[in-house]
Amino acid sequence: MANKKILILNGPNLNMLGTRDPSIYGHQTLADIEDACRALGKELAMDCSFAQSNHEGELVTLIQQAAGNMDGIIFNAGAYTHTSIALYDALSHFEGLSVEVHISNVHAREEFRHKSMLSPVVTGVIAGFGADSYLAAMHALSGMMARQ
Ligand code: CA2
Repeated sequence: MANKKILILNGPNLNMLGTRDPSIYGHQTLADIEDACRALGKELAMDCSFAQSNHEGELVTLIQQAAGNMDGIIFNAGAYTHTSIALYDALSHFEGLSVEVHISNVHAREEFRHKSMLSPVVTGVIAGFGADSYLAAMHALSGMMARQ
């Protein structure tokens, strides 16, 4: 069977991982996380593509482009998670599986991080496992795709 195609998409400020706030976001850079996902992808027969943007509209475009081209999306929308109707609309038209991921446990942080605009339109949510949240999302997608 052909490898599954997965887009691993990151939103605002996640290009800064590893440069500050390590107590919340760890020491790994976004490139480190992407390397780990690429390596796990080989084991799980997944071809991972990566994108990061600090711009809400660009994230919308990337999700639109994934429609029909990608089997799954793993999305850390950063702070847009808590505010973006545009990303809600874009994700709600993606017909593949999708996982909302967060490095930190957003529910153990400030109240404004407890609300996600995106959770209602994704397949599932993983938060609080540091950079491993992305790897957990890959395992979750792999299991569900194998059962489809
Ligand atoms: O825990 C997560 O993954 C978040 O999506 C990260 C967002 C935050 O707004 C969400 O509530 C939860 C913030 C990303 C900021 O990343 C930085 C990393 C290092 C240095 C500065 C920012």
